[in-house]
Amino acid sequence: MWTFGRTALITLLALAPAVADAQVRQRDPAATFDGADSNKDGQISRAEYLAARDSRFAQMDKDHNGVIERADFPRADRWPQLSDRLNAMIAEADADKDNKVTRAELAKAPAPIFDKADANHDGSVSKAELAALRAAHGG
Ligand SMILES: [Ca+2]
Ligand SMILES: [Ca+2]
Ligand SMILES: [Ca+2]
Repeated sequence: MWTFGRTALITLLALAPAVADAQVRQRDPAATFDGADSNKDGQISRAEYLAARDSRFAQMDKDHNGVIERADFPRADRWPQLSDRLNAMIAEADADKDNKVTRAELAKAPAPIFDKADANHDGSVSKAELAALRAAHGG
């Protein structure tokens, strides 16, 4: 049923503070962190996290028109709950409320998963913090 892709959904979840908590039980909230440590220092800085999120924009923009919108998830209409979540997720990042999320809007969107993972608020997520995040959500 997840025909529009696990990665796309996870990335949307990372955009959505309001729905993230309900979703993480089903999907790995830490997936965006995978491979994000570009300087290989064992910590994922906020900049690294945002860069990793940005790199997923193209995966979510299925029709490659430069914006993430409902049209990129045509099958979501079959699943009312999913459809509602998708609307909420887009709304979270959609700063100018045109129902489209541009790359610039995504860049400025909140990063609740990062904030949650960075337990000691030093601006970086360590491997231990990431492990704790995953453990807290049964992953
Ligand atoms: Ca790093
Ligand atoms: Ca699109
Ligand atoms: Ca917008």
